[in-house]
Amino acid sequence: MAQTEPPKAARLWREAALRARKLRDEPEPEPEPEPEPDAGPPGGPPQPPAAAAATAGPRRPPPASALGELEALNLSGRGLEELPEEVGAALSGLRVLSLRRNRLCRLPAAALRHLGRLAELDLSHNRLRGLGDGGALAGLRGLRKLSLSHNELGAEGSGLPARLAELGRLEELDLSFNRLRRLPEGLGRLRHLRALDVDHNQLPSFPAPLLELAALEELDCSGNRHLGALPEGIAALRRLKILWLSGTGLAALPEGLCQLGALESLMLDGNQLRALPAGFGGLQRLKMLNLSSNLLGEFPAAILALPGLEELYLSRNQLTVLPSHLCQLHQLRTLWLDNNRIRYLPDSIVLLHSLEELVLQGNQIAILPEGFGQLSRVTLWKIKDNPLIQPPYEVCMKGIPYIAAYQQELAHSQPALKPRLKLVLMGPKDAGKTLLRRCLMEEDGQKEDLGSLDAGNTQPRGCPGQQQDVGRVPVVCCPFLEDSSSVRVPAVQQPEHFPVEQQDVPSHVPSHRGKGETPCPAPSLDASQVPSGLGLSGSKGIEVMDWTADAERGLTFIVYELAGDPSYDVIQSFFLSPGALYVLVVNLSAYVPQRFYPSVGYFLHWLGSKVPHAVVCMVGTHADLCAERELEEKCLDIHHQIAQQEKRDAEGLQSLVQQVDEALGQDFDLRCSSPHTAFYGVSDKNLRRKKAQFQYLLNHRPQILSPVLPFSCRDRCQVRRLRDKLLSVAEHRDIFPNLHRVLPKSWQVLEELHFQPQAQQLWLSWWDSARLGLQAGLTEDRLQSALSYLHESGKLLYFEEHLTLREYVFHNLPRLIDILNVFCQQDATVLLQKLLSDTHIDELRATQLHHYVEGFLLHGLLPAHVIRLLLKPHIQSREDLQLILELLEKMGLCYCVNKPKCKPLNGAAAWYKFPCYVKNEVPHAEAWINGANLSGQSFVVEQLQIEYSFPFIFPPGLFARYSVQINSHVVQRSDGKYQIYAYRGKVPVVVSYRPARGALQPDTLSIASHASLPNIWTAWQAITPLVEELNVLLQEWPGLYYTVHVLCSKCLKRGSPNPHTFPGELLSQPRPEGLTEIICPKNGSERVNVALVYPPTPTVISPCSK
Ligand SMILES: Nc1nc2c(ncn2[C@@H]2O[C@H](COP(=O)(O)OP(=O)(O)OP(=O)(O)O)[C@@H](O)[C@H]2O)c(=O)[nH]1
Ligand SMILES: [Mg+2]
Repeated sequence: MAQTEPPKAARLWREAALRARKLRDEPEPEPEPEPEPDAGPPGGPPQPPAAAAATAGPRRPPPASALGELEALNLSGRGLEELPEEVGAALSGLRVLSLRRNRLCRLPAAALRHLGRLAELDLSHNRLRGLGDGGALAGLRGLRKLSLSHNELGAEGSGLPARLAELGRLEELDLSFNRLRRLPEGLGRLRHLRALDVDHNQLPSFPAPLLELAALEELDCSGNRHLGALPEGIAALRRLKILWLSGTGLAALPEGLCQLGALESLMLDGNQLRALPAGFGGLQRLKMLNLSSNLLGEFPAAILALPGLEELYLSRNQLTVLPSHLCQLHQLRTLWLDNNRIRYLPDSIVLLHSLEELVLQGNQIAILPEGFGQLSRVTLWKIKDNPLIQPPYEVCMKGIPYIAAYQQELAHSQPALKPRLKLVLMGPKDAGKTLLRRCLMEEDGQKEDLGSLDAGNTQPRGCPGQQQDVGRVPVVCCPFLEDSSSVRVPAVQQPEHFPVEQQDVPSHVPSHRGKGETPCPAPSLDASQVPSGLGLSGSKGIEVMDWTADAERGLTFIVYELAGDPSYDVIQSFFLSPGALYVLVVNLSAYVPQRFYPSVGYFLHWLGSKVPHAVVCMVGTHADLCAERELEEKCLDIHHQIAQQEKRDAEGLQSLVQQVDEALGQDFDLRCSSPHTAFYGVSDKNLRRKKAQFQYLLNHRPQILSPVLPFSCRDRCQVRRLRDKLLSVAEHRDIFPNLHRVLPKSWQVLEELHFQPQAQQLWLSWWDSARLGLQAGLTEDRLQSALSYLHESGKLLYFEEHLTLREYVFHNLPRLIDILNVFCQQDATVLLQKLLSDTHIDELRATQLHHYVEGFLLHGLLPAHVIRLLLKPHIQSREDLQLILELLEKMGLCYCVNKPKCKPLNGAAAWYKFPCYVKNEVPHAEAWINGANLSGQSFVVEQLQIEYSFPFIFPPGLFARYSVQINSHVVQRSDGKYQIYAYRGKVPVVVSYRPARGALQPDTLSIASHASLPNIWTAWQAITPLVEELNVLLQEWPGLYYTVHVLCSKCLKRGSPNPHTFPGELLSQPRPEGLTEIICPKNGSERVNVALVYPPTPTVISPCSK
């Protein structure tokens, strides 16, 4: 769901840490653009009309005669190791010189001697370790601006030379990002110094000489982690307007700080402040205050005394309450309060009429104050991760205008309460899902007409709670159900780090569930043992039904029972949605510890990748077939292994965050300097995005609510106990706020209209639904929220985020599921039964149908008229069939193999291919073999291959769905079980899936093509749309971790079994200018043409971003 986030606001959010810097005169753009040849460097002094300036480089060398008149020269990024004296001598008129981003290890003293007129000198991003005796600089008497940032000054223990203080006219000095432990004593003599940056050094305390700099207006000391305290004497800096003290280890502030009457911006984030000094209100000019990432437990009252405050950042503290008079800060434009523990907002917040940014993400807010919609100027709005009840979460996520509409709605309607929760049963084949569901529902004597439980079952094992108390075992799952007052905890508390070599591959790539690889069947009940009516007939596939579990309260579960058979995988994920309660069922009698992954771990990975914060309840069936001790041991083992899996996953992610952090700590240039470095060439933006994604995955772990609850269908007591547990979980406000919502009357009317008896269609188009919305009094914009709510509660399916499926509203679930089930179950008998149900079928026809079924089960091919027969009960007209086929295509189940791109088929039978049924291992490979390299010989062609790896889990059904998705992009395709050969125009492409092979080789999906080097753009053109299509599909899996790489074409050509991989992020970055070849680290000296790594135009979506 999208939050209100115009592009500008989104940018602001990402660059949160940097945004305060806008207060500086002119922030430096990064990466640095090349200045125009006829302009001075940014921030340079106004140019006199006749002044000349130049950017050195091959493009336009200034004529030698003009050199002496040159006033500005930009030599940045030229790889210079020195500046010869002659250059200085020839440029004696220079006023501005940039030597930024070079490789200078020493000051170019000899050249500088000739540059006495210099006013600005930029030596940042070099390798300076010292400044000698300072004489070379001291000679630049007219210098006003000097940048020495991003060097290694102080690395050898020496500080800066005292002669630096001789630069009497200096106004701006940047010493940031060095290793300075002290500043020269005489620094205080720089009487004209207005701006001083000493941030990100190693200063052990606040340097005393700074207190003498009376003209100072801006001081940045951030990132000196051990500064520890500020001196009282800081009050001497009376002119200070901007003060940066982020991440300096401050635990308290001196009163002296409160005397800085000119201060406008104060950055104090990333410290250990628990309070502000009493006199803080004295900072009457303060406009921006950043107190994020401190230890504030209470909102500092002194802040309310700052009426001019425009920006206030209090993210990541421990605030629980906001003052009721918050509205006193009536100039406030920006208020960030994310990641605190705020439970409610003061009513007066709605009076902050100037507010443009309001960030409340990650708190405990359940209800927004009335009139919240008045905050109409808010454009940056973040509210995720709050247990919102009123307005409902979906509405809040959509933005302030939706909240305003909802609140109006509520004011004008009779509220109605209708508790209902989606309950999803999942687990392997024969786990006991169906029987469990039936027992639960029978317990209440409703819905299914079932007889009483087995009369022989007179000696139950006793209530399991007494029999074994797994709640007491010291495992990480929260025994939530035992103690309803406890708070949920993530399964893993203290992740440790991965070894570095394992970079992207967690150590435990588990074995696949594998098709047909289900737990060994346990001895089951025979017909005489089963409660009458609880038949043993085979699985019906996915089923959905209502279960009124608590008639008194009218609480209804909408039960979705998934099929254990992997052949249903291609459609099952459509039924996993946020806001549901998941019951993971495991057959305890068949369970052995070695089968943990296929029985339990796999399902948690699957669920977690689709619904990152899913709430899961573990149930172990067949308890009646286990001895008491066995039961206890198995439950314990499952419990431990869940915890281990969770810990490993979290540790893996944590170490990835660390690796990204380390890379971010380096300079982009350094990352580009050698392909050996981690994240070679990846931009800061892409790295930050990657880190944010890992953090999202870490913060959204599955929530496992209980130890395994043992269950036997033969034991009434256990059945009742499970029912009560499910009800008590559902009751929890924090977990399932849906159940406690007061909903607008119009939403209820909308629901009724969708389910009125005459609404028998298989689905409604979005427009049909909108018409019903209007009848209920809901305009289009308000309808969206109501539909999202109905989707989450399980009442209907509405895929708001799906590009094509969002045109439908599926209100008739049993019929939809009935149709989908037909194409997933792989039983010839069942299919034939459906086809032959018509009594008029003669023998010849019957044999024909037999053939069709055989072909279907082997190659996944069916003609439209046979599909029509299979769906007979659902199809009245030709149009119905067409619509259903269209839907199946959109869902990724099948594609038409012989439909011309735009014209309809002229009378000929349309054939449909269902990729999930394709059994043949190898497709026809002529396309690829013609002139290409499968066996390792080298040819004239170059290969492109993009590889997606899935270290935790490969989304079930993804290959089949992807295979349908790409159909509109390719021709002459030939499908195998794991491979597709096809053409894009005349260029061959191959898509291959490779299942995991052992711990270090996860599942991969790769997209490849080839062409000769001069024509390599054609290969890029062939694969790029396929890459983009996969990226779109993968966005349906917000909790999925995967990596993308561009394989080294030189390694591929050599037939290397383990080709080098370049980061997939490069696909979304422009080709670096001036770079023609990249060295392949695998083979040391081999050079890969840059056109084989970067596409001609960057892809739209970064392949690794969500
Ligand atoms: N003894 C015993 N048998 C059980 C129990 N629960 C299920 N069974 C039997 O186990 C077999 C499989 O149970 P189902 O409920 O059909 O399993 P399922 O999980 O729905 O399987 P799929 O629908 O194929 O995914 C059936 O023969 C059931 O009668 C139980 O608690 N005790
Ligand atoms: Mg079943």
